[in-house]
Amino acid sequence: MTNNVTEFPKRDDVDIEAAQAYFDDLIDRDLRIEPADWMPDAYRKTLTRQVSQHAHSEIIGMQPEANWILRAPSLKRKAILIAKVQDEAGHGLYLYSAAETLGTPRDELNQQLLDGKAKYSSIFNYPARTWADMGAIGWLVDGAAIQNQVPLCRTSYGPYSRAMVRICKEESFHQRQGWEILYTLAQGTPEQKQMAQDAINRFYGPALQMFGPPDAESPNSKQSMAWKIKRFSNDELRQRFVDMIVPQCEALGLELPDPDLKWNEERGHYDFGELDWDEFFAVIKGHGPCNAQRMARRREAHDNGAWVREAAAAYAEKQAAEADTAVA
Ligand code: BYC
Repeated sequence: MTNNVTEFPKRDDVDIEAAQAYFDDLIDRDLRIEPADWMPDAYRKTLTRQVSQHAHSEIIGMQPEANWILRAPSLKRKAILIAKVQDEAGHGLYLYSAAETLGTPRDELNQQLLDGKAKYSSIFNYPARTWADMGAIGWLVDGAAIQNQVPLCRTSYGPYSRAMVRICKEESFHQRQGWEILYTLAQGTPEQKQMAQDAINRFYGPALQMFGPPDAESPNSKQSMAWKIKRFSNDELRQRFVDMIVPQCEALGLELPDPDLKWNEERGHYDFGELDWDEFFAVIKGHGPCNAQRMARRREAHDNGAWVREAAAAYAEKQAAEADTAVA
């Protein structure tokens, strides 16, 4: 599928100036760029970076929660958690597929993760210590994900925007299940309520950092917004998220761990305290509490999955040979 109103020349004999004008016009008119459309190399590169890192985040993001499947407090909680972790695997797959349409094979993208050359979300480098952390991850981490990702349903690259529609529907179920875990704990014994509060205390700051560095220190934002890959800046989305979670936290009867959090009548938003950006940059450079463990697990899972990839390749070869015989 392409947006081309008139047939555009193929890449080999493309007139770059005309192609660029055509691309700019699609962006201006808020139409989608499709895989067969001409696009500037830098657009392709930044999208491949963002979409593949998003995919890696979904895959690594399965680890903190998978850790609690065997320890979920009831059969129902276990079934819900398994479904959620499976959803994250699915998100990873849609996103790798979307990234591949930009021209880099999935094996190569995966190798960049395994080699430590590609990033994944900072949030998954924090440990999930208690059952309440499943609530905090669902409510805060998936909540931040929705805030960031709903605008991506309108991102300028067609395959990415379409993948995001289903992902956001699933994330919204994830957020509700997280809030409900915390709500149940908050209505329980004083120890359970304290466990919920403690989980919020640990995940609040890292969840706000998921939106990326402050706008002034975000090297990619300006161009990504001009290309309508990003629809809102990191700080705008972070502010929307804070405004959303304050009343939700009040409904839980719990507190957000920020003494500077207060309603600002003039701005029509909540003010909140400075985040620990030194910690954020250390985490994305690989020095968070769980970076080494997350990568070791991912490499181990990749190695253990070698036989599945070999079996799938052998089956595909057999099918192709059978199809050739049938044609001959
Ligand atoms: N963690 O110029 P900036 C999920 C990097 S999955 C690590 O603002 P950009 C979920 C950034 O990549 C959540 N790195 O960049 C899954 C860049 O470095 P590079 C993942 C970060 O791209 C399972 C540098 O810092 N969501 O929700 O304009 C279970 C400068 O930043 C982070 C997505 O990936 C971070 N938090 O904006 C539950 C959403 N922030 O690449 C939940 C799609 C920044 O130049 N991605 N960096 O080496 C985006 O919306 C954007 O890529 C970001 C960053 C807002 C994350």
